[in-house]
Amino acid sequence: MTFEKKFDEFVDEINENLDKLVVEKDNLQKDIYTAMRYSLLAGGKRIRPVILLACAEILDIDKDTVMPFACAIEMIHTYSLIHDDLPALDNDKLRRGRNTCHIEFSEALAILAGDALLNKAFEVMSKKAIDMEHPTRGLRMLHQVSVMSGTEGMIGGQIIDIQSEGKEVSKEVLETMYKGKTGCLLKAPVLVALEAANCMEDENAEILINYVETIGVAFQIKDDILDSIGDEKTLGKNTGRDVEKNKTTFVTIYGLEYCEELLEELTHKAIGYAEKLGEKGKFLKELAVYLLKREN
Ligand code: GRG
Repeated sequence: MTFEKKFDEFVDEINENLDKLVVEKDNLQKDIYTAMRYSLLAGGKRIRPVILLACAEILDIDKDTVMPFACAIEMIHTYSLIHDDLPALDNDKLRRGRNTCHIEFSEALAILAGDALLNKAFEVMSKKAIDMEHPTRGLRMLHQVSVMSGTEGMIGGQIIDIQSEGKEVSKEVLETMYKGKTGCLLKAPVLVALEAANCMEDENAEILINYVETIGVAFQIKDDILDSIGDEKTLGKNTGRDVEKNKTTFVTIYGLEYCEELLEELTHKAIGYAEKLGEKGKFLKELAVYLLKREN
């Protein structure tokens, strides 16, 4: 099966599951469900859950075991985008090709929809953990997602981002910011799969973690490049925002040419890790190339 077909199949399954996990309700709370679904089902690339399904295949884990975690990670990602777009943070108007949540509804509803998606993610993961044959294994999977999305993970990176606005920061600080705000939620799926397979100490664990950590920094550098030279329509979000907001990024500090080179270098490094998995690493190898070439 081609990479594209497999990727699309993963995405279809993830979308079907997300659609079932957050349903419209005709009750007094109905507005919150409408806002949650508006942002969650707006057609993101679904990279994080795809990484989880791909790792599950590599580690021979049943898809049903990890699907709730894959969906939960996508919910956490969507909440972070809704909140990141708020006037108090990036004040963005366009996301995934449509109005941002606060523009479509209201600031209050966008704050609540983000909070609700975060809560829903933990509801979904804990329910699955309770139902698992080995609930402690489920708990360890849930714990990894909690850490990766928290103050030493995604939120940790975001606070460095906020503190760095308008300042000159070192390459080391910038890398720590990228590893946190973007890298950790990409790493969460790998850690969940490794916990599900109970193989955190195996050689494969080190390879997969090295792979995804490399991809994580590359992903944010690509994001910065697209903000600088990407096409708004293809991207589904406004461009040129980093300069407007006086953000410190790899592109604003080192320029486009250096970033393109760095991106190629990191992609080759990631491919090298994927190749260590032999035939099983084929999808991850092609995923690294897809992420290098992506236009949205
Ligand atoms: C809690 C007030 C409050 C704010 C939180 C946590 C947070 C805001 C922001 C996290 C940082 C963040 C949004 C990083 C951006 C990461 C990134 C590159 C997002 C784009 O991901 P894609 O390209 O998007 O996978 P799609 O739309 O395809 O899912």
